[in-house]
Amino acid sequence: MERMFQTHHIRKKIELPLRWNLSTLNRTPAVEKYIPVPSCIETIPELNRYKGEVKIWTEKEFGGNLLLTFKGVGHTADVSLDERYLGNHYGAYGEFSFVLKDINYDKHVISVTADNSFSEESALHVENDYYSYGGITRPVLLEQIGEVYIKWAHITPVREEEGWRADIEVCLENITAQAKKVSVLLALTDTDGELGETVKSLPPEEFLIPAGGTAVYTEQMKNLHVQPYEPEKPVLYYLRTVLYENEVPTDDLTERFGFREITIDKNRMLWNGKEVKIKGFNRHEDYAEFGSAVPLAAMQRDIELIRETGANCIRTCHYPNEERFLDMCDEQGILVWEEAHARGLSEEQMKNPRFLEQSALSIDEMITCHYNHPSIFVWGLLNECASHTEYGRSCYEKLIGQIRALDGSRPVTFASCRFDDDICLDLVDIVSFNYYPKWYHDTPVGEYLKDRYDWIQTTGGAGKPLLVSEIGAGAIYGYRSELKEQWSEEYQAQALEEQIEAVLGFAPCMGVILWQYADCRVDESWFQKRPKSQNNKGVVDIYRRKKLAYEKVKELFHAL
Ligand code: ADA
Repeated sequence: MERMFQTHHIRKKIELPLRWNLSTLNRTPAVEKYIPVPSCIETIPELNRYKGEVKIWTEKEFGGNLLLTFKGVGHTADVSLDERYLGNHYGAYGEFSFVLKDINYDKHVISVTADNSFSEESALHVENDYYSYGGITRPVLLEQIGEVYIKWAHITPVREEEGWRADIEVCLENITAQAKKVSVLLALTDTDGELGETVKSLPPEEFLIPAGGTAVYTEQMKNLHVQPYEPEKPVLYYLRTVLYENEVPTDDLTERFGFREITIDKNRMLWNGKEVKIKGFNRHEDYAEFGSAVPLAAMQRDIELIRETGANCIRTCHYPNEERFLDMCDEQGILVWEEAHARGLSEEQMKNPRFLEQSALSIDEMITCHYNHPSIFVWGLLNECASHTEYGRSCYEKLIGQIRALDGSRPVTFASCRFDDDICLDLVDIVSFNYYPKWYHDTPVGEYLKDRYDWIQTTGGAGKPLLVSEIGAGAIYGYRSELKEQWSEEYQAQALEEQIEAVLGFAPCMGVILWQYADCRVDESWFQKRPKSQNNKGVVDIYRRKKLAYEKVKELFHAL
């Protein structure tokens, strides 16, 4: 299962082997192994620090028209079917697919060359304060499709006087050389099964798709008397789309969403008209020896441990997350700030010729694939990039414009570290800053926050909600000291206490997202050789063992 619910009843999936073959291409002698898919190559001990290309392949019998989908390959993929090259994809955190047309039924080889090394070709995966893992790190899907198939379906819930409205868009692709007419049936139900209660069903409508192209079918469902999606009571609904050709069902897709509306009212964010206070954690997709291919049970354990502190929010720093994790957040009412891939790029790095195209791709994949998740309340981008320069602003302006064109229903933000010279705050709906008093500088937190807030009121961010998107301190798990010096667990707990009390006690702030939930691996070459080559600001370590700070955060999040 590549989602936490059933997405098809008609479209058939071909089960691919869970164990593929692997061979390194940049090591002599080559390392030849079996490897589970999905997983990170770094989980293989000999490859724990490998940077370069690996070939990963499998053999399977199939034929007909198929859709081959990769949920994520780290970080650059070249894909072939038998000897035929299918194409290339950049970016470990975005889903990509290939249509395989008129394939003869036989044994075929699906082969992926994955490259996790850094080069001028890679503008987003660079040496950084998190790790770019290699391999087929997210699920692979092989599905049989008709000559017209459903690429995606987006549902936008709209709150009206007389109830809720669902604005629906369904993108269909015609893989033949002739225009094709299909009938589209839409049904809103309360489960993903056949026996769900139908809340509303629309009569099938005929729709024409041009030869070899795509077309978007739009529809509205009005006056829906449904239960709203609230974090405390996350009620989910299912939209089933069924395609008919000459009255024969040829494809279907079930999408899941919730009836909730996010609005900004002056300096507050409203969830279905009620103010929301954010208490959250930044969470990297990184778990001890499994790297970014976090096992499902570990995802759930992270949500449990985060919820136990009284937190209500997770920021997917600094890239779109695996879809099953977002599904779990939807089901458990965890608010999600999801962001396109980028961290800490200088103006020079943003001038890499590949930067804008790779950033635009990350945004397009993120919103196209994750549009329906009700837990996602804001789209983020370009964490701590050059939002203080004119060239940087031109990039922020272009990419924020792309986000708004793809989704007008959610606010937009970016986490800034340009504390007194940011020139992009007019572009966002929520002003977010990463502050580190008590870690990178020993400043009283309350004073610092007031001082920075007053400066924001002199900029294009004046009067907007202010979210502290990062604040925290480091500690080495197990290092205890009554002297409370930096890197001790006692120091981290003490710093977080002052930080949380100051931020949650500062009325204009809409909340705080702590840096960070768990320690994570970083590039050894990066930033003063972080101890253990990890970012140690987690309140739990890479094995999710709690530090003193965990209990302190739990005490404060429940009390404030
Ligand atoms: C920045 C950055 C984070 C992390 C943090 C830190 O705010 O956004 O990714 O590097 O600093 O630990 O210093």
